[in-house]
Amino acid sequence: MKKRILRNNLVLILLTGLYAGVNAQPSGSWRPSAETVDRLSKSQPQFNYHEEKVPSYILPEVLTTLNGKHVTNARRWTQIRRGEILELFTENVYGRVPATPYEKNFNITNLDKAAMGGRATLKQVTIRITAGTGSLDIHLTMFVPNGVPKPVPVFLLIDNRGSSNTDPTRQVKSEFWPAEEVISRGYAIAVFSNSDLDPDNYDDFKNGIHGLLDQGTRRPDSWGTLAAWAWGASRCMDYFERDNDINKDKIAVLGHSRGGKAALWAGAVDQRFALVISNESGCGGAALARRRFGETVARINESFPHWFCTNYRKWSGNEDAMPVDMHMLLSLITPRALYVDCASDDLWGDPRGSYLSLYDAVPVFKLFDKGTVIPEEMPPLNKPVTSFNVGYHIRDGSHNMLLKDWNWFMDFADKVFNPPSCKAAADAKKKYN
Ligand code: GTR
Repeated sequence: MKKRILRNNLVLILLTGLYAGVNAQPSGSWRPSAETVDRLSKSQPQFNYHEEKVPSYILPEVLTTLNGKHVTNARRWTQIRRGEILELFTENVYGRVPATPYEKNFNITNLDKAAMGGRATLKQVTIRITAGTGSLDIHLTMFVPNGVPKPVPVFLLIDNRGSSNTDPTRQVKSEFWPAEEVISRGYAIAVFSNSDLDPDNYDDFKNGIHGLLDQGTRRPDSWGTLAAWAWGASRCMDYFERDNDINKDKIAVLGHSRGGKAALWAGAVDQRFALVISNESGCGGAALARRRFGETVARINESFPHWFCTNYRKWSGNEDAMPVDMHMLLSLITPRALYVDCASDDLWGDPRGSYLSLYDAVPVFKLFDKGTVIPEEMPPLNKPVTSFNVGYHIRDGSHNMLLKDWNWFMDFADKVFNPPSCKAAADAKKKYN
């Protein structure tokens, strides 16, 4: 029996009316604070921050094929439906990578086996993409923990914040890329800058990887900047496959905000990523577009016309006609692991819409792990909810990626990866404390 998802917000509001407008309760489901709703509504009256004003909507059915057949098992999902949804997102949202042939080569430009006071090995790798007479370099920086069993899992960050967060010398440290903490838990940590692939501005796709690989006139479904960043993550994956220190079956890709949108698309396209983490990715990422809460499709197309393919503009102010919604993007991560998070003050990124998106993707995860279940109501603040290959948390505070977030990512990765290196790191910690 197929189940249509029609979400009428009135029901939700009646059920949860007692909590409405109250600050998040430690034991109860998270609600935005009345003060935040009020402040944002006043500063941006053209956007909706009120749950009761979210329109009723019907989501496209994630488990019904284009010819109307209901998908009831993992085989049919993998053989038929996954490909259909991937194509819908390629055509309508992120765009198509050109078929231009290119070569890639990998060059370790810096190797320091005694980084972080001997606790890690630093590797800096240049990934050179060559097409015709042109080339482009992706600079991958990574730390691998010393003294633990190899190969180890790795977290790859698609960095959209600039190199001050990812200092290879470790003179400058940042919670955005907490290399020491990740190493101490037995994971490798890696990063590349999104701007290596495509600078984050609208230049009519002349620079970056577009300048190198695009041929002829752009089409409505030609790839945008988010797809270029995601493509960069896959080239880093190509490198990891050649590095014996890295467990190629335990590679996580993650990103913050626009980087989180790119991480989701990277994980959707490239099934070599075993874990995908979307940190506050919001509109065009994890958040359901049909809710029109906080940032909308129209607004994102206006402010960032280079992020998506041109076809995506068809859905500006026209969300109900979109052949997809973002729960379908999340479903493309099955049967691998997916973690989504949000921050309590970041209503622009629609924390509830991101949670519901995950909730609405669960039927697909269930095809692989029957017992996967998360409640329809959001978890309390700072209390992750996880089940088999899915996880979510809402952290207190503003739009950012902090150590607190990373600790929950690693707790989840411990469960889904269960790597010997983490056990060794934990044992070593016990020994010294
Ligand atoms: C905002 C944008 C969001 C999000 C964010 C970020 O301005 O509206 O979609 O991507 O930037 O990347 O920090």
